[in-house]
Amino acid sequence: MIKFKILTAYPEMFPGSLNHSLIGKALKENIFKIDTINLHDFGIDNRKSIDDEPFGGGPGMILRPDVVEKALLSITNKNHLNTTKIYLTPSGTLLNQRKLGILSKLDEIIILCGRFEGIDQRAIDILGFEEVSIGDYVLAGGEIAAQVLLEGCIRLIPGVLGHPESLLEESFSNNLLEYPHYTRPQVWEDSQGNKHDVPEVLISGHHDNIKKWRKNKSVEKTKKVRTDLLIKREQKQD
Ligand code: 6GU
Repeated sequence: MIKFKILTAYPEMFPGSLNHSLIGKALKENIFKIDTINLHDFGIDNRKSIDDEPFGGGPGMILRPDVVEKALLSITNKNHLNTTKIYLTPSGTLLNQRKLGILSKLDEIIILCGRFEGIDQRAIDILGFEEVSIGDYVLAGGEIAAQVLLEGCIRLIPGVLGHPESLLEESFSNNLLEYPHYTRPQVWEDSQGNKHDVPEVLISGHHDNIKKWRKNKSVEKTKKVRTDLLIKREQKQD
């Protein structure tokens, strides 16, 4: 069982979206576990504060390193678990499918959710957090980002998805986006009275042709919307 330990100022945001659908089922079946650690339980002085103003001036509040260390010490495992510590921040390295694959094989992942303007850099450096971002945009805090990372990880654990073969063909495996899908009705008449057919090859029953068509569609789509992935793919094939 993989254990996620979430250090957060908003523990009530968990499990949140992770309590639903296939991921929620995996949670109920103890395929993974989420422990939240409330940073407020480790506040300093009589005001129990967890953040303070930045040295050098500037906007916002910064999470104190002593608070983070105390929270971390409360959960640090002496067993030699396969574990890692992640600080979620827009200034980290970008999360991708390969990274999710690596993370999904660990026994324990400790995640620190950022809030405020940031965190004291010493906490990151001295306590050994890897900085990870979920994309080139800014959220108000790391809690939703943590749920994104967890969901991406958990669905890769064997037994979580109904159709594990779908992992092989999905977007980003081999740096290609997924081909388009179609289902019934075979001819769809929209509300304007226009009729829309399904690509003929898909009802031909010719599996080689279907495979080729899907591959072409994948390449075409990737070329159109994610040239960067296609370039990565070509570099790998050289
Ligand atoms: Cl991990 N945190 C926040 N606050 N914003 C983000 C992010 C993380 N990743 C992208 N934007």
